[in-house]
Amino acid sequence: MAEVRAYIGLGSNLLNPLMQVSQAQQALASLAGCREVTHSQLYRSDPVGPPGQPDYINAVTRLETHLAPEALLDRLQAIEQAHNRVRGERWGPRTLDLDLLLYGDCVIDTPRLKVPHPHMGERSFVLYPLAELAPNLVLPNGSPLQALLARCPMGTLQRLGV
Ligand code: A4P
Ligand code: MG
Repeated sequence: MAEVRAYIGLGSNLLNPLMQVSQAQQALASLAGCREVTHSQLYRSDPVGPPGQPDYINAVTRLETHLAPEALLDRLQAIEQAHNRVRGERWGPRTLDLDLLLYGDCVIDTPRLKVPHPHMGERSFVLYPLAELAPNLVLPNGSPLQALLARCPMGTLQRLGV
């Protein structure tokens, strides 16, 4: 299979989120069938979803992969499981969440996999780290990343410089 450029969103707000996200970055860097794995910096973000949960650490990773999208999702979910992810309420707190944000220019809409990730276009904690890796990116629907950023202020999102 030809190589495809994919972007992964990383998020954690439980059990030492900085460590969870850095370990997930290492796990992504050693995924079989993937190369040129590049990480954004880490960001601290206010939680979107049920109130009363801790702040999140977020980041984005870019990679070139021979894996089909479902196979890549399998690997991402295996990394989540290795981080003792317990699936609770929707948008509730989690040790590690790995979202397949983009897979080349593909649009995928199956019960198991939706790409581009449905909420990415309006989430500062996705758009700003993504822009570090791909400032000139254009989404499959034709939206330039820069146009999405212009509508999505950084707000309280904090780049941690690591
Ligand atoms: N799934 C479908 N498409 C995808 C995709 N592109 N990537 C399916 C990954 N998974 C995808 O996911 C539920 C199911 O989505 C999976 O089994 C997979 O087959 P999940 O991780 O169990 O559930 P979830 O993450 O709670 O749900 P959802 O709707 O994916 O939530 P989001 O959009 O990931 O949001 N606030 C801050 N500040 N930072 C965050 O990172 N994250 C969330 C989760 C909420 N609030 C947040 C953050
Ligand atoms: Mg998710």
